[in-house]
Amino acid sequence: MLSIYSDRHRLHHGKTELIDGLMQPCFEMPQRLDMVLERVRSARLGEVQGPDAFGLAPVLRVHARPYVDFLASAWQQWQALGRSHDALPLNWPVRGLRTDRIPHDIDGQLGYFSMDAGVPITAGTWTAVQEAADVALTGARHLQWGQRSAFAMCRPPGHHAASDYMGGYCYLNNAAIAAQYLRDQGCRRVAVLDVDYHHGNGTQSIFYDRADVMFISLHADPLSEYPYFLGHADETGQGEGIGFNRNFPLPLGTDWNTYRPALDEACASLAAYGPDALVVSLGVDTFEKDPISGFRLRNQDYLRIGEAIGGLARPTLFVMEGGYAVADIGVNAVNVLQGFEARA
Ligand code: OKP
Ligand code: ZN
Repeated sequence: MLSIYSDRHRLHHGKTELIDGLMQPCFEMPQRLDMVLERVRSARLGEVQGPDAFGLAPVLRVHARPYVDFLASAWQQWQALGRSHDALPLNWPVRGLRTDRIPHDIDGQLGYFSMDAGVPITAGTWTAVQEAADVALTGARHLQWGQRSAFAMCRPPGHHAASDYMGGYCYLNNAAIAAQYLRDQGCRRVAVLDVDYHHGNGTQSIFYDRADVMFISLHADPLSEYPYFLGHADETGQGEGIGFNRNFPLPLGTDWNTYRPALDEACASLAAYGPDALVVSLGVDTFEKDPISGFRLRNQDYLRIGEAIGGLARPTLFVMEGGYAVADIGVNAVNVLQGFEARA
């Protein structure tokens, strides 16, 4: 399988995040992708290529212009106040507060364009997140050119980012940008399957009222786990999109015996939809040793996930999302890809 990778992900390296009331080192760190690249190479998965530059046009098909302008200017605005440490949001327009005016002050903008504080903006963040979108788009382009699969090694991840907000380590929604690009290049139907431990609230929101992009997610029940405020089973779509969104919230402690029936049902829905292309939001934070998650999948279970996806026999783009058990991320991600190849 062809993989797309850029070293520029390193330009994004937040220092600390607020966990359990304490500022602690960010779990979302450059070493994560180093481990994936190392495994792609040691497992001889296939060629590794750099991304092409697509510019902002395909990003703006998914994200609102004011949000993109904010991301592009945030660091400069922050620095202009004499701050050289990471920019972080601190307050949000919740129920009853006004969202019809965008604050001029950077602290107000950080809150306006985010869902939580897990999104440090550093000097290199904007370059790195644009590069991650290019990595996903380059993978999508290879599907369009006839490859049956590709692996987009994106970092930072994207599935919590919606049209106009960042959150949960995510800035641009790499998978959504790739899915929309595939639509724009002539695929009539595209499906996104999200197997990250956390619900892909951003991707769901982006495609919620559309029938041309189906979104299916398996994740920890939002009553018990981040992102808490989206991802329930009764979220089935809106307007034209009714019936084209499907959530499988699973209990904490889910192991393969609980996971597999949900995955089979998700795959049956995808097969019935019959997409021209499939985008997989590939998070491996469902792993038993993941430091921030509560599922119990083991290394070999990832081969089975890949086989189930391969059985769909669709052109498939894998987009890297979460996974924080740094030593095992590469093994688990590449197991999915090898399981896919064994079945495809
Ligand atoms: C990003 B991706 C853990 C707090 C979780 C945010 C998690 C973002 C995950 N107790 N904070 O979906 O892997
Ligand atoms: Zn996750």
